[in-house]
Amino acid sequence: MTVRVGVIGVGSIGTAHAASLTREISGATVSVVHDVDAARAAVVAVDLGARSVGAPSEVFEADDVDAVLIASPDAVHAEQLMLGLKAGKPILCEKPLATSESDARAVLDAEIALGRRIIQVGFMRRFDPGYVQLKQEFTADRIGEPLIVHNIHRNTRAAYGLITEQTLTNMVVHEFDINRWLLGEDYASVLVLAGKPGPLTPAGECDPLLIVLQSTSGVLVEVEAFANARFGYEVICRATGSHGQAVLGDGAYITRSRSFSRGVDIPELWFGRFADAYRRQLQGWVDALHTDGPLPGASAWDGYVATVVANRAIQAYRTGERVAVDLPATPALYREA
Ligand code: ISE
Repeated sequence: MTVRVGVIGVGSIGTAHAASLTREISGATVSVVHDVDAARAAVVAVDLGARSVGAPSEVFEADDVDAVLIASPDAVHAEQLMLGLKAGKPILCEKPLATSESDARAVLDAEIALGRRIIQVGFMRRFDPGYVQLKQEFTADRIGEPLIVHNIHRNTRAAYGLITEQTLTNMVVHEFDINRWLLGEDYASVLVLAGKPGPLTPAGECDPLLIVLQSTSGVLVEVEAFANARFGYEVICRATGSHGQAVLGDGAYITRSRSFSRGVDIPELWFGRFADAYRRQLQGWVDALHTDGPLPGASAWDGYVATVVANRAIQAYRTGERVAVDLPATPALYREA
């Protein structure tokens, strides 16, 4: 059997996912495509041997769609997820689950009311071999118990013209999720410090930012977020445990020596750095759909938590104060594996 996937949103990441599903992932094909830009949807549909439709609801309702991938702009994820929950088909939704805490809660409540987990959130770093190994450094007790984690997340230029608060909901939301996954615990508080503006920082906005989180057991998690770093795309994670340290970063690239200098290439965008993670995420999702097994990635609950943390970080940024991250108890639907 082949899983027929409908794709909503075929901008750069949606097109990459759609092409990967049809051409690289085994057991899947894209059957239907939608984008607000109908001409773009038509081009992608022709290229992939799919058909294009005029509205997201048509994707969810189509008889030739078994599962849906949402890669539309962040601000419409929640309303499209609500449509999808009505249709009851499995959904892989690009991060974030929603941009506001109330929208994220509404999506979560709708899935709880449905009574089964059909949403997976595209926190693809959970599938990155480097992050997987980093987590094992802790779980296999090679570097001891986590004490402090330093993260760096830089974009060459602000993707989609992100401004400060979207840097937290779109960009740093990856660190909110991956560090929580790495540590296996929630955050208790968040503090956001605005740095000196760089040359590309829009007036009235702040970039870079320094975010300091503290987990419920006290582990410190620090993130440098720099949306307009100019020199390249870079993600680094330096995790320090009670008797060792593991570093994820430059090691992903080769070191080249020539013309009396030695160095590494830095990618301009994230697709290359996380290509493997994106592929593993899609294959894992499709495999789970084939076997009707548990969805392998971040759940709607994980997506909800990341959005809550991002919203508390916005509050911390606005007030300059350390803000508590109080979460409700994990709902029963998300307690089992
Ligand atoms: C972008 O939306 C992504 O999801 C990338 O993974 C991230 O690194 C980048 O900063 C975001 O803007």
